Amino acid sequence: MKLFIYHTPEATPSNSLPDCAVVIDVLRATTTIATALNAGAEAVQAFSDIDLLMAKSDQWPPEKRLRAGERGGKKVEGFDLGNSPLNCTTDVVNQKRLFLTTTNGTRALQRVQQADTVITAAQINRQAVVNYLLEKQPEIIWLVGSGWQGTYSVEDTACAGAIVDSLLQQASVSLLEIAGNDEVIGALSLYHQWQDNLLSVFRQCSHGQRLLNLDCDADIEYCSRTDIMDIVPIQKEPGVLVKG
Ligand code: 3SL
Repeated sequence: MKLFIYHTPEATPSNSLPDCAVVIDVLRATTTIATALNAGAEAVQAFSDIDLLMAKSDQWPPEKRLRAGERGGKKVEGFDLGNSPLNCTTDVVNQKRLFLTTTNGTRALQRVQQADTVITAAQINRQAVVNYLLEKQPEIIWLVGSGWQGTYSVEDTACAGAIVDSLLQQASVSLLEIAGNDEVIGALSLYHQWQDNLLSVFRQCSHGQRLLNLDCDADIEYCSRTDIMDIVPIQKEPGVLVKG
């Protein structure tokens, strides 16, 4: 097993693909995806483009679909939901397909959607993802952060570091054996620095600040919880994630 971390979709190589891509957007897309599937959503179909989302969701029975997503953190006008994981309760999403568009997370998903296996990770389902990787043992794994419009995001790197930390603790391998690039070492160090106070760093980072300005502190608090959900969202066809 060799791990490579890429901080943004833009930093991800375009001339190769891993055996398994793990897409991370802790604030908030992959937290929302895990929460929706855990609450009984039939699937989450991700789009970076709003027009495409409208065209595809129009073909779905209205009573079985929800249009969800944000631009600049705010709910897209006319949509049923924004991108708050806290709105994805069972009474809202059960047996429905979430047609989801977000600024960065859905772009990251699109970037690696041709990989053999694509799963999503957030802090809330970190251990479930680690268990999946330990069971399946993919040879080459990419942990792909979503960042913010092409720039680095500390919360995605902290989550990638949390995954590396747990893998090292459970598999009998050294960092030297598992690290495919220096970003893996950097992410692990970052996680070690903040592991007991993720909420604090999530509130201080630029996207946390953006969300605080939108009164989304409850979302930040929820997104900072660790291992509260035993679910692995997995891509069953390009852009469509289901409960694994
Ligand atoms: O960029 C994204 O994919 C979103 O998760 C951003 S937000 O947290 O909904 O603003």
